[in-house]
Amino acid sequence: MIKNAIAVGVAAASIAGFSGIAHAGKDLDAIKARGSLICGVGTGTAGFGLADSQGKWTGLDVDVCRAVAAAIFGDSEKVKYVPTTAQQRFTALQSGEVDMLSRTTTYTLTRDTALGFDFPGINYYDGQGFMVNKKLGVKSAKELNGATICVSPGTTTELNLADYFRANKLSFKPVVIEKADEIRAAFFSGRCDVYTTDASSLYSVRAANVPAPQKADDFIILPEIISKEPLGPVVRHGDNQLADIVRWAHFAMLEAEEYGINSKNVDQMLKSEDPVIKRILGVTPGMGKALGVDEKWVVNIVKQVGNYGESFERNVGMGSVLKIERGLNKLWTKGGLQYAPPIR
Ligand SMILES: N[C@@H](CCC(=O)N[C@@H](CS)C(=O)NCC(=O)O)C(=O)O
Repeated sequence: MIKNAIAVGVAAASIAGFSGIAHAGKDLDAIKARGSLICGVGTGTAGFGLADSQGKWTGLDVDVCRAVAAAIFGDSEKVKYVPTTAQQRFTALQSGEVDMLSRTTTYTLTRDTALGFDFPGINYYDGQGFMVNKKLGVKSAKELNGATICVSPGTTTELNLADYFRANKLSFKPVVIEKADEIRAAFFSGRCDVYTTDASSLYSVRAANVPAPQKADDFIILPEIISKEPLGPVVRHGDNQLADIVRWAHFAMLEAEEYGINSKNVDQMLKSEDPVIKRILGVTPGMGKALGVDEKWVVNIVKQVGNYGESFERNVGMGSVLKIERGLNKLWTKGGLQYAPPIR
């Protein structure tokens, strides 16, 4: 009897202690005190993360940074972008140089554990591919025995390449180059027969980086996709609330798409009678408070950044030079893998 009473008391105390209201962690506190989010992006991949001549960053990965800033500050512009190579990115995050990464980074077990990170979401389901010059006359990766292959260090790309060639009893000569612009130049100048990276980046490089007089059509992406590359933002272990905000900023963009809320109609949607939409948009309050942000967090994200579909089409889909199909990145309701848990 006494034991039960103690158990009830402990349960009540812990409910009171963990009232369900988010408490800021140290990383989020630092971001708020600074007044901006420091987002580690790539060095320049059209459609994913690229700065224009004015230094303005755009891309699908950049939109994750902007959505997080919109949730925290109500302003998607409160982001400082720090370019990182694949090799530097994890040190930049571990050392605190950046608050988060959003730059074509694959979610793997060792990165999620031993490296001390969390992957709050997957904003692009990808896989590794190979690009070759048509002149090579190659139609399949199985024909690449003995090829010279451009690959960047510190990537899953490097590891998968070795696994794939070993499994298929093929040999290759790696040309390992850290900087994205240098590896592309090496490939287009013919220093390597093959360029391997995430298929999305191959589409991007073929659409945006082929130097004249060569043309996009001179290059083909081989049919084999040799790995799973679930790409997403990354945070350090230790601040669960920041991780929650990154996770739900991404989910909010998906949830908005699923419920037909976009940057054009969001004000109209505020008048919706649908209880789900009212909760998502904070008309029925509670979700913002639970996450520790303003109740208008989703309105701010959708108005300033767009829903996931808008971001996808504008940056990498049909509204962009990349023209990538939604494929695996369709919503689950359309046969894809993009699925957000309920905002409730
Ligand atoms: N998804 C892979 C590859 C990531 C990666 O960053 N690859 C380089 C290949 S050049 C890249 O895309 N860099 C883009 C950039 O610096 O903008 C990983 O996480 O290891």
